[in-house]
Amino acid sequence: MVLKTLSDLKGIVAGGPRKKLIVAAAQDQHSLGAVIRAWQDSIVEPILVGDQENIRNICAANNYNIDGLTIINEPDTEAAVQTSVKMVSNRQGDILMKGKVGTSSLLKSVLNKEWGLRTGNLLSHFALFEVETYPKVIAVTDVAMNIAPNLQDKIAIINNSVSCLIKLGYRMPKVAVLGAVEMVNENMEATLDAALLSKMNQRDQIKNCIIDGPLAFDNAVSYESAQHKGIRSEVAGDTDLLLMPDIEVGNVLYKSLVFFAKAKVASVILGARVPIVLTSRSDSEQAKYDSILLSAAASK
Ligand code: COD
Repeated sequence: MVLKTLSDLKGIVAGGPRKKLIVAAAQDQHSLGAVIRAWQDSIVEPILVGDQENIRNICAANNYNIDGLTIINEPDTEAAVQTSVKMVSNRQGDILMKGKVGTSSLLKSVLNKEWGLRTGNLLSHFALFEVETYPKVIAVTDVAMNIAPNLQDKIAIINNSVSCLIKLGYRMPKVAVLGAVEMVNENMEATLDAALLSKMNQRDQIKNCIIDGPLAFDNAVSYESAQHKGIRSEVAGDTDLLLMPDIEVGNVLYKSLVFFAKAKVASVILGARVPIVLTSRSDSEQAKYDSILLSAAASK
């Protein structure tokens, strides 16, 4: 199975047990709107940690009915983040979500050696895009967490992403390792890593997926382009997952898809003790809602 649209995520999680969702610094309108919708859809059981008065004011102003919802009053943002992370650490939550707090502040708490959510795995960001010009949802990693992943990091990022895709119902997802060109060029490190990752996959050192690379963006997502260049590949033109060379390429692609191509997006941090919803403050309520659904599916 592959996802055609992000609304397919609902079919994967609907009817399952409600996931306990801890929202750190929950006093954010789009986050609250998304969380309450997922609560009303019986997907999650939220616990809001943050400035209670502010949370109640936002809910009242937007007619959100929060009767019966648990709020832990913690007006100080750093303390709210710590409380939330510690609650997940103490197994009181299945999903952690970022509210009105900076990304690196939340990530630093998550990575705290004493009470954070490390598992020994690399944590990585995984995003799903629905874009009109591609016939299925396309996953992209890592556009927001790992700054300049080395080969070992890339293996961990692929493994995190492939496990998530398998939870979403994929079998042997097709992974394109991106470069600026589709030929190995010793001066372009991304193409060297791509060739190694492809060979490691052929030798079963990276399992449960089909990896090819280097592929340039055009031949990763277009059969015509791949054919035109004479590329023989099971992945080219039919990619399920794009592996980015680094955060700059990834983040610019993410924002180009959203701002120029009007793509819909859902995203999650994988590899920690639980999935983490870490959408940016500018993301829409719909993107936050879809990210909660994705995280609920990833926490299976
Ligand atoms: N997975 C697991 N452990 C990690 C990871 C990871 N991805 N990154 C760092 N660690 C561990 C390290 O091994 C180390 O033990 C500790 O955490 C601190 O590592 P540093 O000093 O490299 O990390 P920090 O605390 O300076 O920064 C970690 C961040 C995740 C905050 C940093 O990598 C970062 O700023 N990433 C980009 C986030 C961002 O700005 N995104 C914006 C795009 S929207």
